[in-house]
Amino acid sequence: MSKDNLQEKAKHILDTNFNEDKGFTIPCEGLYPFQWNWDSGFIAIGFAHYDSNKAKREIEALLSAQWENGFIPHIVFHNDSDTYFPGPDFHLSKLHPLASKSHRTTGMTQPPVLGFVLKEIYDIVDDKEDMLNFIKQNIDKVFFNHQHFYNHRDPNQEGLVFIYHNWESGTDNSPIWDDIWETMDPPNYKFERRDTTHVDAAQRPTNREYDYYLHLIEIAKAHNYDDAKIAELSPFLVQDPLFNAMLIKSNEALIELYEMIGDSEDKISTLKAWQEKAITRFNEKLYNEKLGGYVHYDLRNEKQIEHLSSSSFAPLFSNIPTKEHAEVMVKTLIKKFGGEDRYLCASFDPESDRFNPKKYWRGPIWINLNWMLYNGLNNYGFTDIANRVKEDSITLIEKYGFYEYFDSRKSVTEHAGYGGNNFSWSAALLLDLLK
Ligand code: 9YW
Repeated sequence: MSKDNLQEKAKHILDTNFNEDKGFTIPCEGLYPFQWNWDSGFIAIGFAHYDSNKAKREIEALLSAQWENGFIPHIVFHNDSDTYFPGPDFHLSKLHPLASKSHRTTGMTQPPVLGFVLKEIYDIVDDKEDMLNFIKQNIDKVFFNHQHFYNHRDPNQEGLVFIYHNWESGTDNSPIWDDIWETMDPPNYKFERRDTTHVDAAQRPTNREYDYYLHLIEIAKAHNYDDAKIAELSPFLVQDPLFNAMLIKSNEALIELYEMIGDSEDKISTLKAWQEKAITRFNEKLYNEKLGGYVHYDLRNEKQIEHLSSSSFAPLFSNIPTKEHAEVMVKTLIKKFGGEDRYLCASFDPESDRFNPKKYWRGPIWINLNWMLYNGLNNYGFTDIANRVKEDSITLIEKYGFYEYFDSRKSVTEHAGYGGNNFSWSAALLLDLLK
């Protein structure tokens, strides 16, 4: 397919998935019928390339469901739908006294991309003045969100925030969590999966995994989604390198934007203080010398979770590693994830016995992580390998279509695009890669 055709197809997907009435974009027809937090950020970047009004509406729709304490939820249920489980009646966000009064949402969040998304869309659009006005109207909401994270998700006051649910990580069924599941013994919940009516069950999490996911929500609900109680009680309490890298990248973008806006010295100095503490602690606590990359930290059990995944390289995007560590990370990436027989970048260490090339976050390639990796490698001047990540992403989409995830093995002869098709962030970020 020519570059023009790919771009036209990508725009068509985004426009089709955009809900004109409510002003947000579904990630994927049938499979994901609501607004997802970090999807919206990536989608706005795609829209910025050809329809800045939709980019703005997307962000406004997400922020319209911000809680009164600054929290921005992972799903906003703008509409009813019986194609997805668990829906609003399971999550019951209203249990939290400061939850949005206008929208039903979940009581968990997702990687905080909004800050850097505002900067990305500003850089993309032609009408800078118009976009800066939009940013002026919304930037304090994002700042408030970061403030909430540092005040309520950082019990040690060390600059690293926790997630209490695997869905907050964005990398839902990563093998990273397997050791945590072993510390839990949830009941067998009675529920009707909907995802496996849209997608082959072999490409999705198991029913038993859903028991763990639901159980974590039940614990949070029993305490009205109170962060302090969750920090005290949740068996899942993790400092995730991807999540924290997104927050740090967003802090950096907010500093740049407030400097452009002017008259914001207090906020800038607060952001700079967060940054300094966060980056220092990130490097002390999440880097693993033996593996040559960043790993997750299990805050409940006080230990690193020693596995490499695509999240291990996300800190490059946020300028967190030293130049020396970045060089080691690139060697790790090429050696473990980047053999000649593979497209970059598998979501989990292909050399691990937990790797599964077809199952969701247990191995397949995801375009949003590739987009971050491409930009991160470029930040440090590794342009050859960055271009390989970009070319691999384009090749996979050209070959198989705008799927949710892809097989990293070049040897696969059957169709190797998996999960949902016409997937919004694959379309949006392809537009950005082709710019
Ligand atoms: C689910 C919407 C979401 C993404 C997540 C991805 C998947 C939803 O889809 O989770 O029900 O499992 O893991 O990152 O935001 O695209």
